[in-house]
Amino acid sequence: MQHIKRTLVTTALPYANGPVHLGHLAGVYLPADLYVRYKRLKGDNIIHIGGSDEHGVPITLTAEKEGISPRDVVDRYHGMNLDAFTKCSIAFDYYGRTTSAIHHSTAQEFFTEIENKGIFTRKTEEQFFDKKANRFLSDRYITGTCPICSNPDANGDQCEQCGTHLSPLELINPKSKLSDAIPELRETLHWYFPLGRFQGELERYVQSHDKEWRANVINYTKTWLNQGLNDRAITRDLAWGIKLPLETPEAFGKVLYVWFDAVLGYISFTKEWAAQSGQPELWRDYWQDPECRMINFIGKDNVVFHTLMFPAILMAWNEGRKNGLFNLADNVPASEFMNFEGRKFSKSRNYAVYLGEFLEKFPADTLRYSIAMNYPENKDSDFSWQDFQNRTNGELADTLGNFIKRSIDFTNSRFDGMVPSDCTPEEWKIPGIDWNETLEKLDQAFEGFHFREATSTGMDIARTANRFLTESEPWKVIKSDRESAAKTMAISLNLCYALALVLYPVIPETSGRILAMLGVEKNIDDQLAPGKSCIAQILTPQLAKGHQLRENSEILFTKIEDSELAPELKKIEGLLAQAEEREAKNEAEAMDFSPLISFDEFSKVDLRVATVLDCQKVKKAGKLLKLQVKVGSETRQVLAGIAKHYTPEEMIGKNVLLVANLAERTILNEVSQGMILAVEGNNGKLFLLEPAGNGINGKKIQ
Ligand code: B3M
Ligand code: ZN
Repeated sequence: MQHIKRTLVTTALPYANGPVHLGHLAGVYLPADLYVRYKRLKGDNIIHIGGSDEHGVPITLTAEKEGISPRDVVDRYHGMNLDAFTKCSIAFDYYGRTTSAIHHSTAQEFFTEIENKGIFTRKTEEQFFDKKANRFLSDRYITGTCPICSNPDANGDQCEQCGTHLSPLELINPKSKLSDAIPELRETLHWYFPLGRFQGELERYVQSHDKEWRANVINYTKTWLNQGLNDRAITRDLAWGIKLPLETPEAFGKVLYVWFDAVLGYISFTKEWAAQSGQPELWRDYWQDPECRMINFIGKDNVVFHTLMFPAILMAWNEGRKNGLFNLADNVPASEFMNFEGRKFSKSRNYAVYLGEFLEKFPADTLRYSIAMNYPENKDSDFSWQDFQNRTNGELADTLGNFIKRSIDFTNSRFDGMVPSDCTPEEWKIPGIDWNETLEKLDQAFEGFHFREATSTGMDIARTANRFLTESEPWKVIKSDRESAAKTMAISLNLCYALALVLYPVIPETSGRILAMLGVEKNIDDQLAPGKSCIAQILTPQLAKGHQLRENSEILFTKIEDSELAPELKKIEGLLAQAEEREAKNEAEAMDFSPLISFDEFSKVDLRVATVLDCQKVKKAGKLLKLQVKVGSETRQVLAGIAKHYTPEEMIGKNVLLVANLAERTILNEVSQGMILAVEGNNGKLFLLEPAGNGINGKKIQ
């Protein structure tokens, strides 16, 4: 028996806390579907596994906002997203949910295996606890009086009145939102995954794919590796999630961190798929047979979870085992982002086009084609209504649709709907098309994840075909030379068949309609079989003389009128105006300079370059780091509110800017002898000012 290699394709599991939008489709789901469909067309054995990410704070926050339970949230959006994907012809072999029983037990099994090997470390920290609700409170679940503006209803993470970012420990009179209990500080233990333990193994893994993976994936991953990998907490004190499979008191009320469980969803869902197909052990062929290739399709924001964290979890499982070893991904084709009318999609600002809504107005194949042609492979791309209209009207309707309809209509009216002649291999050599080359080009494009190129290869054939028919003028030629017109039509009809094949991955529904009009009994989906290359059919003409077409043709693509787009453009205008207003306001705020000072006043500030010798977290203050800095011959202790942005480890060795003559202050019983300078970027992210240069320690800024 012929040995057919297997491939497992996974797609990032979207959080089931909102509808998926066109950005998600462009970056992850469409490219994966194109890849899977192409591989099937060439006879490969491949499955596509995806599903909903149903745990984590994104879910509980949405539940809180909408005033419903987390269960209701995930039920609603899982159904909605699966439905939108189905309408878009994204053909998952299985679309699971991380709330399933099999997933819970799979994730717990991984935890237990790694726990039993003594790989996890544990660390204790202090966190507020609600005695009545009997659970730890994450920042969002605590309220109290703001220490800055005295707003009595400040949240544990931020005061909405004055905008200050807070830690719950800074609130005056902290209260639990869950009960009227006064929360108390309790020590809580968390499990950490020591990524550093796998540093060498991960480096070798990434290096072994150096040439093959996309540059952005390699670079981003290497930046992390070069900084040195730290321990990552993999448990949370939360009520929603996968419980730790331990009976000890410390494990009570704890769940797995959502990213630890989500990546394992790929495995659980493959198990569920196998069980459903009646061969419960079949999942092993895709995960544990080293011959099987695994490809994880993701967006660029999920890279390190897939190139470091997930592989490290699998390495921890594999450690010391003789069998039941898991494969690591062979490729992680992370996309860049597709923007929408020049701006980032934003779910929170409702600046998006949601997939389900889109498909209520326009056919899936027109969307698939437009997006495939805008695939954000190496840089961010853009989706605009204008581009969508141009591609639909100019490329799909006027070029592809027009060619197919003319071929079929003319054959129906002048040749009784029958392929009127044979098309010899010699005649199949149409000027402008080299079928062997096309086959090779398609293969390289799809196998290399170059989906724009793959799609335009198909459209180029449609253009050549359209030109061939127009220039052959069978409607004129038939008057004097019926045989020659018959040849033209035989070639054209075979071109229609070839186009249905070549464009099948991109526009599968249309491809089926083309074959139906051609009177071909077996749809492409019905022709697919592992070991059999359907795409190779383009090398030879498939429709012989006498083959009967279906009686009537249909219009494959309806053109999009300006009037249909008007409401969409209007909506965009409104959203863009809002965004601009917001930006103008931000800028106005940022440019609100402080009152003038004299040069002498400025010279009073003694700014020096200091070097961080040591750095630790300050207990009871989530935001603060305690630094020991060397400034010339002195060592100073400085507190800085940067713990959310920098780890103590990464601070050590940095050069920073120190206000060296600031009066001493005491915060939470710790003295601070100076201040280090940082700048706040967008979204509240802090960046330290780090002067570069040799021999500058202790020197004054001038
Ligand atoms: N749900 C994050 C995201 O939707 C996360 C992906 C999980 S992949 C295992 O971007
Ligand atoms: Zn405040």
